[in-house]
Amino acid sequence: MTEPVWKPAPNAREQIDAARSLFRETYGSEPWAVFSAPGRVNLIGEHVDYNGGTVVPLALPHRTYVAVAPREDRRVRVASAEEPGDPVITNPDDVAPGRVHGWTSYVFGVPWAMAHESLGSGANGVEIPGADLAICSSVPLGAGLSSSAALECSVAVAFDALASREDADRPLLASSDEGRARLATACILAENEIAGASTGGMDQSISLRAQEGSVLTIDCRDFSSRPLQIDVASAGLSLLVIDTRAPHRLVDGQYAKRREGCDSAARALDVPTLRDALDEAPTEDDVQRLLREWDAAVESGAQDIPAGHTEASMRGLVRHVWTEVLRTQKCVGLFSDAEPPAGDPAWASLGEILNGSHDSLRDDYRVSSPELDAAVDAARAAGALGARMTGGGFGGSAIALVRREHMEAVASAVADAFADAGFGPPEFLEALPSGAARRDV
Ligand code: GAF
Repeated sequence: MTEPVWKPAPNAREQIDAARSLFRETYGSEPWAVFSAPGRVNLIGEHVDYNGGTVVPLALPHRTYVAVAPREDRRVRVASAEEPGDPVITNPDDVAPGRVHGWTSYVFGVPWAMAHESLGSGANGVEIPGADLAICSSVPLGAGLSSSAALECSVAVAFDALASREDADRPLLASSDEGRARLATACILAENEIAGASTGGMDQSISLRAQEGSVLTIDCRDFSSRPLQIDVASAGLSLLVIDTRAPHRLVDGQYAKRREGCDSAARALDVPTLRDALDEAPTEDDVQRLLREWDAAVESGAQDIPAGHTEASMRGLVRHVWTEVLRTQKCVGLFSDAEPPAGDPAWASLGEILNGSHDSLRDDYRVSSPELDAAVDAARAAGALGARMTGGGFGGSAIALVRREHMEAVASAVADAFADAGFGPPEFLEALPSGAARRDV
């Protein structure tokens, strides 16, 4: 039996101290404040955010911390414990699409996007000020757990506070959910334009707007959100996260290709997003009818198949999005009305929904990987109520809904399956719904 490797979140105090020490070592002075933002897992609603669907993510206890001090000029300087070496410095005028590369694009892109969205301006017309930053993170990197969004959002709350420090009349955006939604918009812009990843906004929204103890439903048509009580712990369950350690990347073209395929399908159907092709509360029959219409249009030659796609791959994209909208709606329905506890049948149904989502992402959307499939198969075989990949896919992490007393056994079974398949050892953590980006000290 393979001993599973656990990666619990270090305690906040240690992380704050680590960010402060890095700041001191790098810049030779004390930081003004420390901010942090969480990584996330998505329970259900995968690859639907950029299709106008609803997502159901939760924030992880694993966070990215940034120690900060203002500068006299407008430049931004950053050091990271994950990227040892001299700090990197930039002038805001040098930040533009295509001009910043690598991990610093997730940092420098944020003040650029905040300036672009006029988020620095207060009563006195303050611009986004310059700053020195030192970063430490416990969000596993490249694990599909939104380390990029955690970095962007920690930097966003830091610059928000710096701008309000310069101008006492400027309201702190982080003090309201509406303001946080505006910061999320800036972080999405930074990721799309400066980091060059055409992601959909779920990750930044949960990192900035999470509510401790709850999952969040986010309707990505307008990014309205509400907390939902899916209290796995009170039901004696756990949400196990399996980091396959197979690196996941969103900037290598496969994610963008899926998104372009969906956008093209929406254009062909003359709707803003694929979600808009469905009614407000669609049924299984509605989805089947739409798929028949889609097939008929393809067969008659009325449906163009964009370059790089095939009839089968395009059908897989639309089928995944529409069925995932149904699965998400079912999940939200299970936990919206039920007086707690939702009861065993609800948990068993949630398990089936997770399984259905994974099968659809593997077969229709084709964003799974051998490691993710192995993790999901082993978790299910070891007694998980359901399991699926989470996040963008192509490597990264899976989640499994397990009885608390089975958590260790399920983790061991997955670790065994990885060893048998010749994969490197996976790592495990528990998803406990945690709080949003904040000022720590
Ligand atoms: C990644 C993206 F960043 C999100 O926007 C979302 O599309 C997700 O993949 C898939 O649901 O995390």
